[in-house]
Amino acid sequence: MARAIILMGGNVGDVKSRLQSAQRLINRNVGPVMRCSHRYTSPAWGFDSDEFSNQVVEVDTDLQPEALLDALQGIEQELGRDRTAEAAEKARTGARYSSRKIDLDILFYDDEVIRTERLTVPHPLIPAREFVLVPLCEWMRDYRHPVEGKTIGELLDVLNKKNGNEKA
Ligand code: A4P
Ligand code: MG
Repeated sequence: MARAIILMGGNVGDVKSRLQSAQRLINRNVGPVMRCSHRYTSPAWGFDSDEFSNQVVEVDTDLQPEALLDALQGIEQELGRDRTAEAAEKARTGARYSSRKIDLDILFYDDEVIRTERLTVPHPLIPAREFVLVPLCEWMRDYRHPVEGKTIGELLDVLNKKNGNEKA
């Protein structure tokens, strides 16, 4: 049994109810959801689009990492993620990212460091993204990132300083 931390997000349509459905499907297809953060909204990071809603869940799973990715991609498909529309948007805008109904990313898989063709775990952009670090801090502030060597709370402090957000 492994502990996987999943980031759920989206910025198209009724994202609130889609995040609820994603949580239900994760619980059914992946394993018991042990914790779920609040839902946070933030501007689209890295491209010009509508604001996102994000939520982080912790799930106990018997699935190996690649099987977990398959299960999450199956859930994205079931919830209507339209990769053809996303590819068309990227081709039109030339942006790195596109708007999406639902996105499920693996942030952590126990303390494992995985670098395969299909998977990079921990997700490489965790330290750069406030919309990931803030929900993680709800219960993992003291968790030490297995690659960065800093805790989630420390990574958020570093990012806030970089962004000039630190409170006096
Ligand atoms: N992949 C590799 N590592 C992982 C992992 N740890 N978890 C591969 C999940 N997938 C992983 O992902 C592309 C491929 O990444 C997968 O086929 C898998 O083999 P994708 O979901 O098909 O495409 P994507 O999500 O458009 O690309 P990418 O690069 O994963 O983008 P991100 O990192 O998901 O960022 N702003 C806000 N505020 N909130 C957001 O949630 N998300 C994005 C997308 C941009 N801006 C955002 C948000
Ligand atoms: Mg993704």
